[in-house]
Formats: sequence, structure tokens, C-alpha cells
Amino acid sequence: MPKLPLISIDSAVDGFSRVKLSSPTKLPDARGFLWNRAMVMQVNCRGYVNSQFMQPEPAKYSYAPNMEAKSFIQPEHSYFSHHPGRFFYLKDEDSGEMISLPYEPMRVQLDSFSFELGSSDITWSIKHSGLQITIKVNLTKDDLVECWFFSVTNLTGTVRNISIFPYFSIGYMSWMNQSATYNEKLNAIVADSVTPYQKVTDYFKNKQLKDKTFFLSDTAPTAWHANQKLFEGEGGLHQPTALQADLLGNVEARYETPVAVMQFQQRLLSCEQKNYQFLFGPAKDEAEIAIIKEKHLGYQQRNKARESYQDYLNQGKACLTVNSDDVGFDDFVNHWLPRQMFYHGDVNRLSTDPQTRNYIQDNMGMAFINSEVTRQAFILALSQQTLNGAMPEGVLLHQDAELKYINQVPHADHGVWLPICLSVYLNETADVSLLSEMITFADSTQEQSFACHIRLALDYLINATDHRGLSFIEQGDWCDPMNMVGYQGKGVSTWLSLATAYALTTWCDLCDEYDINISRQKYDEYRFAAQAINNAVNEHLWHGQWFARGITDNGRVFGTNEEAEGKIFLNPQSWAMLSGAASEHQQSDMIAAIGTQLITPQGVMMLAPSYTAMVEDIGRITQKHPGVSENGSVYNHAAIFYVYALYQAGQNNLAFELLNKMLPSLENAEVTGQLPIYVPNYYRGAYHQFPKQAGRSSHLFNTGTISWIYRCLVEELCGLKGCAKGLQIAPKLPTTMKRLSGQRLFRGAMVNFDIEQVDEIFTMEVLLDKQVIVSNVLTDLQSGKNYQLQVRVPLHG
Ligand code: CEZ
Repeated sequence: MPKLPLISIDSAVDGFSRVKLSSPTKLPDARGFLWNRAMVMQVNCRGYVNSQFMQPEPAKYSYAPNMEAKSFIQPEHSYFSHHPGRFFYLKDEDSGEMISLPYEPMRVQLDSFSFELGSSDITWSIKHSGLQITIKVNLTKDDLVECWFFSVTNLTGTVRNISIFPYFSIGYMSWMNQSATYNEKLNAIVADSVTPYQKVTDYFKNKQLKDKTFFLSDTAPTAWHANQKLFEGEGGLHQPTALQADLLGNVEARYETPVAVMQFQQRLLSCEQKNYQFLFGPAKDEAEIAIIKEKHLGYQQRNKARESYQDYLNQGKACLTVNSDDVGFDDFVNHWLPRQMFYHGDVNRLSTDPQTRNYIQDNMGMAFINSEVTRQAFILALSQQTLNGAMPEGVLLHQDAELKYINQVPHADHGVWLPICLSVYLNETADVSLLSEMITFADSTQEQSFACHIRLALDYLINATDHRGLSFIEQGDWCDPMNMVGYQGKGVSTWLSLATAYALTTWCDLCDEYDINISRQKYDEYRFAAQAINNAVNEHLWHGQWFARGITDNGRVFGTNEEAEGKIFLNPQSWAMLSGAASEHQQSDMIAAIGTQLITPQGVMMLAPSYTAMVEDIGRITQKHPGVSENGSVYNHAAIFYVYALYQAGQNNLAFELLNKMLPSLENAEVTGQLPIYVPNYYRGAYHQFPKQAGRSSHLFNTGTISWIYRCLVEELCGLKGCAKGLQIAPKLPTTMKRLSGQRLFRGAMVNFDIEQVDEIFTMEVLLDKQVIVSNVLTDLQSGKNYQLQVRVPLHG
């Protein structure tokens, strides 16, 4: 059997990509994810699954074997032997050989293994002992159900007698009530529970909850088992006692941890194939399960569901496709990056109260996919602003939603993001009518224009500064766990001060570019305030070769070379370049310092050295493990801010080098441990302190990085950026990329572009449909039309 490459990228029938992994042990944490507007599942190559659905708050239907705390999706989610999963034991009734598929829990070396990730499905193709097995899972467009397909083909010339045992974990459902049994009418194992509660009010609140988990089959089982402990017996999951008998015992669970196991005895003639369908998910009652069964069980229903699910995901098609000489780069940029961006913008990370900064940035990305969604999101966010201009910690997306977890901690930065992210919406649409939309407030039915809401947010930020003109940090800014710098009301943030200056400058630039109605007095005030903040940051926070991170309640400047740990933070440097606070000389100092202290093979760290002990006037960030998350990981959201700032400073080569480092690829997979299908929120950092773990992926696909990567690709690398007059042409290819072609959808017009860097010219040459364009703005592109754009740029900038 020819040795398959560990990872390969094929193009799929649906024109999307297919990433394949040929070993369950080389990248044991490799996983893919599927979602719809009501549920998400993260599927590991070995069969483990982490899944949740919304009702409307996140809930489980396949639990861990013990009571687990409710929390947001964590980075570096780890697997363990009884971790929830979807497995298939297969017993050869003639030889007695038993394996489990796709690999866990028995971990038998298989003849061939392939874990395949597509846009709308996850598949395993396995060969073993003369049997070909295909396992496929997909979700549906709207329903709360996992659709599984299992097929086994006898590749040998002899008859095979086998038993197949789907083993779907249900886990510890409730300390009040949990049970499971086989429901013949539904041909399903149905587990029942009661969401635990103690307050009377919760009884009425919980009445609508989907406390059942069902495992439905299209084939009547020979036998079944619903009792986790008795199924395992003394053999454990590696050799479950219940599988030692010829038939499962049809065993219920009665206030015992449930499981869903069915047995299908199958006689397979030579070359015969047998297919099975299984549906797994939560439900309120049997009636709901019957509806799901009716709608999704059967090959027509299955194909219909798969098509409509694919159609849903196809709505995530974005405005750029590229063709460079790097197949992996193109595959990721053209397929997986827009998919991850659509996940963020369409389902808002499956939260009912996304943090305001996340909500606004994620919807900035949607402007490259479906700008109407961005428009509605920006209006909703402003409708939850208070009259004093303060933006909420989180945006409530459901009438029963409440602000939870981190949204109960006061952060000072939520007002900066709309003016900044609005520029992408206007660049993509030139839709200045948005600025006149009349919107109420969270604490008043009074209506004010969108532009007025922006003005109130900016005024609120300007007023939230101390005697030095620096921004108070409260219990955190962009950096959530930096919670003790200013909790006494005096500490200030360099990053937020610079972000405020950048927001003021961006708003004024937008007013100029799109002729937005703003009073001269207000305009001048904002330009003056931005400059005043930049000056204050330079006066109080420039230290040596870079900007410090802030000043604590007790007046201690931190994030300087004088400290043993947390000497340099990336964000103040990036945003000093964006806000204009950093002179050219300061920029080269900062870039040099970042180069020596923060850049690693996997990208740029957000601070270094990582903290190894609590610092009480900085806070929770210093308690995180060194190199993890905000404590000095390669935190991609901070890294992409630096990339964007480098592009504004014309540092195109370094910008592309760092952008490329953050993209997962075949080449870095064995370091990151992930497949090239999403950008994680971080790669382990603390490169000089804990090099062994450095570069490891967090596997968390929730990250504000995505919208900014896409912005960098469209507006900077390709330099096909919208403006009031049309499409501005200013590509910023790295000198290593001689040519880049592709397609750019812009306000309904399709621009087929070909950008080439050539030696012998000194100024950019632009041809549209073979016509020379003197200015670098295509002003008359018509929606629905196709255009050929050729751009030749001088190789040496
Ligand atoms: O959450 C992110 C936030 O979603 O942290 C970023 C912040 O800008 C994003 O809006 C940087 O702090 O609470 C914690 O300690 C977590 O580390 C969160 O801060 C963090 C996690 O990524 C959430 O999974």
C-alpha cells in the first residue's frame, strides 16, 4: 500500500478544498469543526467530539462522564479516555478480532486511515482486514442534529460475518435525574434528564429545555445497550465487557450514566456494501425526535439536508480569490479563511452576548461576505449604547440573553472599535446612508443618528482620560485579563490611549473621504485630541526603544526594559504606528526591539518575557501559564494588528512574512499540531522560556484575528481597497512574490486582476480591459460586469 503523505490538500467536487490526514497518532489533537446557527461541534481525528447547542444559552447533549462546569469554549481543549466522542466498535464474528473506529477507544493500528475535512462534512476513510469503512458526519442548515453515515464494504473474496457497534457517548447528564432506554417506535436510544435547579423560578424557565439526547438509526439493531458502566464492565473502553458476549444485553440506565450503543450483526458477501444512517442530538420530547427522524432519516432526506447545509455554508463565500505560486496559501485564503470568517460573522461565535469588541470586529469581516449583515450588526451594537456614550461590555443577541462571564467585568475600550471597523464597511459599500440611520439607546427611546452615536462614543473616550490625557483602563482594555492596572480608577493604558487617538483620526479621515456631515468645531476638536493623546503617550510612555504598556493605579510605568518580565508589549508599538504617535525613528527602534524580543518561528509574541508569577498591579494576565493566551503567546489578534500597522508603514516584506507565519500550513503542522483549516487564537509563546511547547496551536477557532487578516489580504497585499470614488489600486506584494493574480468582487463588479512586480519600471502601471488608467482609482466599475485588471508595480517599491 503506497505510503500516503501525512497531510494533503485536494480540491473537492464542490470546488471547496479537502484537507486529509493519514495518521491518527502523528497529529493526535488535529480536529475540524462544523456549525450552524444553533450548534457547533469540534471533531477530533481519533473520534473525540466537543459539541454544544444553543437554547438560547449554550447547552450540552453529549457530556463528559462527570459533572462539568459550564464555560465558554476554552483554548487547548484536551482529550482523555472517557472524553465525549462518536465511535464504532467492529467485531469480526469469525476471527473474533475487534477494532474501534475511527481509532479511539481501542487504538488498534489500522491498515490505512484518512481523516478528511471538507467545508460541510468530516469523513474518515479506513481500510482494515479486507474491509473498507467510510464514516461521514455533517450538520444540517437549521436543526439540532448530527447526521452520521457509516458504510462497510467487504473487499475480500470470502463472506464476512461482522458486528458493528456505534458507541455514542452521552455522559453525566444531571444529578437530579438521568436515564436511558431503547424506544422501539423511534428505533432510537433516548436518554432523558432534568437540568438541575433549586430555585422555583428556574422550574418554569427550564420547562422548554431540550433535556433529552437521542441516537436514532435507520436500521433496527440486533441488540442495544444504554448503560455506560455496565457496557464497559471490567474490560473498560479498550475491551468493553458487553462486547465479549455474542449479543448486547439490552440494558437500560436508571439514574446511571447513559450511553447509546447499538449492535448490527451483518453478513457481507464478497464486494457487498452495507450502509447505515444515524442521527444524534438533543430534543425536548419524543415528538421532536419523531420530527427530526421524519425530516432527516432516509437517503433522499440525507442528500437534501446535505445540499441545504452546503448552500448555507456557500453563503460564506467572500470577495477575494488569489492565485499565487503557493498552493497551500491559496487553498487557505480562498476556502478556509472565509469559512472561519463566516462562522464569526454569521453565528457570532455561538454566543448570545458576544463581547462588543468581538461583535464589531467579527462583523467587520462580514463586510467582505455580506455587508448587509455588517450594517445591521453595527446598528444593533449602537442601539445598546447608553446616552452618555458608553458602549456595552457585550451585545445582547436574544431577548432572554444576559451579560455573562467576562462581560460582567468593566472594560474601557468598547467605544474605539466602531469608528475603526466602520471604515471597512464604507470602503466595501460607500453606503453613507448608514450614517443617517436613526437609532435609540439602551437607556432612552430618544433617537439619534448613527453619526451622532459615533460622536457620543468618541466624546466618552476623550472624557475617560486622566490629568495627563491618557485613557483609564478600568479592569481591562483589549487585553481582558489586564484587570488590576486600573481597578482603583487611576491606572491608564498606553494601548487604549493610542487606540482612542487612532479611532479619532480614522473618524475624521472617514468624514473627509465620504463627506460625512460633522461640524468643523467637532472635526478640529477630534484632530486636536488625537494629537494631544499622541503627545501625552510620547511624554509619559516612551521608554528607551519602545512604548511602555501603561501606568498603574500607584503610578508605576510597566512594560519597559527595567522589568525582568513583561519588558515589551506588542500592542502599544503597533498602535503607536497606526495612531501616528511613533516617528519614523521610533518605528525603526520598535521594529528592531520586536525583532529581537518578540518574533519566533511561529509568529510574533504579544509580550516577553512571559510572567512567571503574579504581579498584583497588573493582574490576572500574569497568572496565566507563561506562553499561554495573553501571557506571551503568539496571540494572533495582536500579531495581525502589528501586520496591519507594518503595511501602513510600507514594511510590506516584514508584514507578509509575519502574516504568512500565522497561517496554518502543511509545513508547520507538526509544530502547531493542527491541520490548515483555521487560524487559532494563539500559538504557544514564551519561546525563550519554554521552547519545547512553543508554536503549539490552541486549537481555538474563536478569534478576532480573521477579519483583520482578510482586511490585510484585500486592502494591503492585493491593494484592491474601496474608497468613495471607487476601487483604489495599491498592491503591497513582498519582493519574494513576483506575481499575484485572482478575482476581487467589488460592489457587484468582478475584477479579474493580475499584479506583477517588474524591475524596469519606476511607477505603477494600471490597465483595465487593456485601457491605460492614469489615476490609481477605478471609478466607473458597474455591478454585474466583469473586468480584466493588469497592474505592474516597480519591484523595488
Ligand atoms: O478572550 C479574548 C476576547 O474574546 O481575549 C482577547 C480579547 O481581546 C477578546 O475580545 C484578549 O484578551 O478571560 C480570559 O482570560 C480569556 O483569555 C479571554 O480573555 C480570551 C479567550 O480567548 C477567550 O477564549
